[in-house]
Amino acid sequence: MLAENDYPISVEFDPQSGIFTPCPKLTPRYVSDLKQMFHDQQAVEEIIHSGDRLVYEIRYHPFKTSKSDMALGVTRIFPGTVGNEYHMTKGHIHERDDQPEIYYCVHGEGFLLLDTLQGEFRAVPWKAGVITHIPPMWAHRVVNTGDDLLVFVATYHLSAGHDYEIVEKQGFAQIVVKQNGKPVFLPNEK
Ligand code: S6P
Ligand code: ZN
Repeated sequence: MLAENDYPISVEFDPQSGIFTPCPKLTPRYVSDLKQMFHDQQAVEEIIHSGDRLVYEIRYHPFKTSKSDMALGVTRIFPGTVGNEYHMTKGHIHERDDQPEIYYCVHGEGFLLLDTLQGEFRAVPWKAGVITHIPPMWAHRVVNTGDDLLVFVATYHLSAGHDYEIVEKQGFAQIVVKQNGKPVFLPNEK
């Protein structure tokens, strides 16, 4: 006998806009939520004082059955920079050390930054159509270096847990800045 949660669920998704329905939860992230992440603190303060700015939105749907727990997250990162640093997600590492994730870029261009926070760093060039498996124990952050929206789909287990603090303190090994209209990688001074 199936419980109510054990039946299939579908959502309708538009990859161009990154919006799906029905969507039980929407989390907006503003520059003020990412204060510590950007290197140019003066630029951060100026944006916050002039009314703040939306950097990205996460649309989220949990799928919890009696025997499983999956989550769907769709993130849309708006184009732009804070100082010279491109808009990006906060970035996190999963609390559980056995929890991977799949990221699928469906619109826009940028980089997926992956960092073990123990010496290994990768910047994966990203455009629509690229799917990346993020192994457990790699912190992940997406940077939008294009002039358009960057949209990606994430699937992971609800129980993975998210640690933002370590990324906030330490950051990723490299930051991505706009120089002469192009993305350039610089070592993180933190
Ligand atoms: C969750 C998954 C994504 C992110 C989202 C926003 O494991 O990696 O759904 O939550 O892309 O990034 P962040 O770093 O603000 O959670
Ligand atoms: Zn994650």
